[in-house]
Amino acid sequence: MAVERTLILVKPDAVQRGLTGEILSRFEKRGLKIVGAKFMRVERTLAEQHYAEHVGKPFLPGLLDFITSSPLLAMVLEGERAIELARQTMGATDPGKAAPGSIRADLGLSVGLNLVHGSDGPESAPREIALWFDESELIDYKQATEQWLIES
Ligand code: IDP
Ligand code: MG
Repeated sequence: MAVERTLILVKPDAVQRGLTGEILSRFEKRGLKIVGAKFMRVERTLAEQHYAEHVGKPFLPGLLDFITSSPLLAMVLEGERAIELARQTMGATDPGKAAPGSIRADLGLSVGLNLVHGSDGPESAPREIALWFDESELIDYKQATEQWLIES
């Protein structure tokens, strides 16, 4: 099976509600590995590039205001079928329609306050990772774990 990388954002609503650890934990428990992470306040230009597919949609201005309003945790997660696995773990965009047990169903408040972003496919994932991270900020997980003492 193919090992993939996906971009995850723990959005400002999750950070403000103290849910960063809970959300990260759910991805880790699904077996996804952190290969890069940074806690940051997002520049408007990066937010616009990230959400470029939504240009023209009525919710975009509010979404850009929200995502740049306070810090978020940006991460690259890696694993077999990581892109789809992360989307399943997140649940559908609208928390009211998300599958029970998913992050958004269990913890999300509304479509606008749905806690988390995850790349939606094999085209968007590398594009988004390159936007948010320099290659030098990402770990070669296989090489790194050769030095680890604990098997997992
Ligand atoms: P996704 O995050 O599940 O991939 P997208 O359709 O790509 O969903 O939308 C990006 C983000 O924009 C959503 O996570 C949500 O926060 C916000 N959004 C999407 N549709 C609406 C809407 O109809 N009203 C308000 N916010 C929306
Ligand atoms: Mg999306």
